Amino acid sequence: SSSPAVITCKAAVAWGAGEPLVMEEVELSPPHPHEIRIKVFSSSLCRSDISAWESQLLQAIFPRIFGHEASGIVESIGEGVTEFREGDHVLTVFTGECRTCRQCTSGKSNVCQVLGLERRGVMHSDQKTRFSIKGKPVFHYCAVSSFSEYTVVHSGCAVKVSPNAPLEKICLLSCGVAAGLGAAWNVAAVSEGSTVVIFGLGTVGLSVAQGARLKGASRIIGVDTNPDKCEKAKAFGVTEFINPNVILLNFLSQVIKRITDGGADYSFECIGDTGMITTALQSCCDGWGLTVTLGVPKVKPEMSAHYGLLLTGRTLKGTIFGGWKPKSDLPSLVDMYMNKEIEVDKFITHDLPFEDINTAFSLMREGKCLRCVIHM
Ligand code: COD
Ligand code: ZN
Repeated sequence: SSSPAVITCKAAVAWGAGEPLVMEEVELSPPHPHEIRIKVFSSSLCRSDISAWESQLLQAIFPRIFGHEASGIVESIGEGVTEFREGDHVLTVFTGECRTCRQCTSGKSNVCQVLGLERRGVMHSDQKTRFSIKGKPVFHYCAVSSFSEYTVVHSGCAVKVSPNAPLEKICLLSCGVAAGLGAAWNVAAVSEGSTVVIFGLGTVGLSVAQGARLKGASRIIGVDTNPDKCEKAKAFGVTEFINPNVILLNFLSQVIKRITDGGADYSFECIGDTGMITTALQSCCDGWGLTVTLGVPKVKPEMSAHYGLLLTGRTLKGTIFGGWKPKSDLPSLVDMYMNKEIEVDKFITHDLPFEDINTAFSLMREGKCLRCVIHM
């Protein structure tokens, strides 16, 4: 076949922090060696897209194309790509798997040394962008940038999935739902009959709840400042709901300790607030209490907690993408969804055409959605 050329397509471009996205015609280069070009099918909006878009704190990288929780179809392949062919169905991933680095071959980690979380808005291989407008670079997000009709990703940042799986649903497995399930299963290994506390009941927190329920946790306590989450959370396995606004924050962990006879077995931080880590640690029990942090901090990246919390036997564990190795593990999560062993559809509260992408941003900012799926 002839080698692919530059294409122009529509993309939702962010020109500045917190500014509404603008639909632009962008140029997209052909895939470089070991990259693939994808026709994006659906992309759901994740909280971390919003955090990076509104952040005054993170390095301002604009103009930029956000979006990372996506599904699509391979349009063309770069030199040296053997794993994909035109027409393959794929999920994009914000943290890749090269399968050869020390981390990938360790059998202990999903934090690829070569294709890990990209923060500078460029491609891993050459620190450049594939998008431009009139010759000026438009930056990437997490080396995925799926709020575009087409995108280019490293072949290690895409996963081939069954062509029978509905692309407009499984995009959620590309980040939020998988991250939560993995935190419960791979990172915490929640055990039967245990007590779990989850701070933040967005798609990530509610996926932790789903994962904990499937492992037979007997109590799943959900904490969220949005009172609307109380009813919603029950559908995902949350058995008790606490709104911290009706208690003083200092007493939140005391309340949890009291109702759990000294603290939960596991607690999960799914808010993206490092200030909650102390509370999350205090909310689990002496001896074996385990706190897992999933949230990407929105404001202050440093954290602090009294050392005594660790001396008494607690563990604090961080994770990215719930410990899943995307290439090795995502296809089987898609199969579990197809076999109705895990819920994905219930997280989709809104379906929107690409033109309405700013509505999705507003809904999430206002806490009115779980996942908005944007259809390209
Ligand atoms: N106390 C209790 N609940 C709160 C508080 C608070 N102080 N502040 C906010 N909340 C609640 C909100 O009401 C909301 O219900 C929930 O916390 C957060 O949910 P969402 O829907 O905004 O966000 P999610 O679930 O999509 O994601 C939240 C994370 C913070 C986990 C986010 O960082 C994330 O998506 N992480 C994914 C994992 C990852 O590694 N990503 C890296 C690139 S995506
Ligand atoms: Zn995400």
